[in-house]
Amino acid sequence: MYKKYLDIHPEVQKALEENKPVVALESTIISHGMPYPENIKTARAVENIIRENGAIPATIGILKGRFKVGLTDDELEYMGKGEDILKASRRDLPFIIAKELNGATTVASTMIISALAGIKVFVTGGIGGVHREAQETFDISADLMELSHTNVAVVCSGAKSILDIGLTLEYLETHGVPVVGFGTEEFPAFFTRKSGFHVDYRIDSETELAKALKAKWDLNLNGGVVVGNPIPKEYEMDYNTITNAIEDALKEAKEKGIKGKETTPFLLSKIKAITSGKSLSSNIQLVYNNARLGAKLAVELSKLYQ
Ligand code: PSU
Ligand code: MN
Repeated sequence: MYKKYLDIHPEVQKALEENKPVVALESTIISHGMPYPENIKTARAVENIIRENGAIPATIGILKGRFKVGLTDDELEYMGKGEDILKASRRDLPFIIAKELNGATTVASTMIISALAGIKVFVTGGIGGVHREAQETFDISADLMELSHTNVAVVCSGAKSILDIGLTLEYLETHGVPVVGFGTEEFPAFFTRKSGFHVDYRIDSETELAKALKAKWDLNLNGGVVVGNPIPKEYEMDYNTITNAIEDALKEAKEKGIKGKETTPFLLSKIKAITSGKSLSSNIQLVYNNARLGAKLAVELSKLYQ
């Protein structure tokens, strides 16, 4: 029934039928998370890294109301350049279909479409979470609820400290979402390797991680897993520089009354401007690093599903 809403790229379709490793990628990071043309260059490079590491990439987005699983080069270009691309999370999906609109998928909606297509591993930069002062604003990303019931592993570099990382982790715990650290005991904070918060489990190999995912889903313990993969040391940002940039961005968002779905994109672009692009190069490098891990994880997982 749901298949009629999906356009799965033939290469991705073939890989899925043959149980070959496939890695999903989101498009909000392209359309609303990074500026043009760096966004497109990064998206293409990420796809190449996934191939080099033995998996097939499937960038997900919505064009004229169709769920695209694996974008062509022209479609990718449009995602990065187009000005009519909505930020599409769970609630938006039915209306984007009915109105035949274009949408960039967030972590939540990329998980949904991945699960529909049968993709188990998804690579991104950072997840959404509980915003600072959420006790007043109720601003909690739909990404977290999605992680509680959709069976996709999300490889990321943690969460940015534009969020309340402690509350984000508490929320995930309440909803039974495992948070693991790849080669680390600390949950990474996107631009920096450390956040001051511990993960539930440290995992040091893709094989072990694949085994845990298989066991979770075999047991019908539905939901995702957050795989925190710290940014490589050489690309890590200076703690004070990034903390100050985030504080300034949050202050400006508050003064301007930025709310709802605009909040995350506003903060991301402010931080980039304040750090004169330094944060963008860290952002790009951490996604590359996550692509390497995600592809290797998908390879290991596909062995367990033969
Ligand atoms: N965090 C980042 N970069 C991003 C996002 C979050 O560091 O690009 C994007 C992701 O697509 C994520 C979305 O799913 O923002 C969360 O938005 P919101 O907080 O409105 O749920
Ligand atoms: Mn929000």
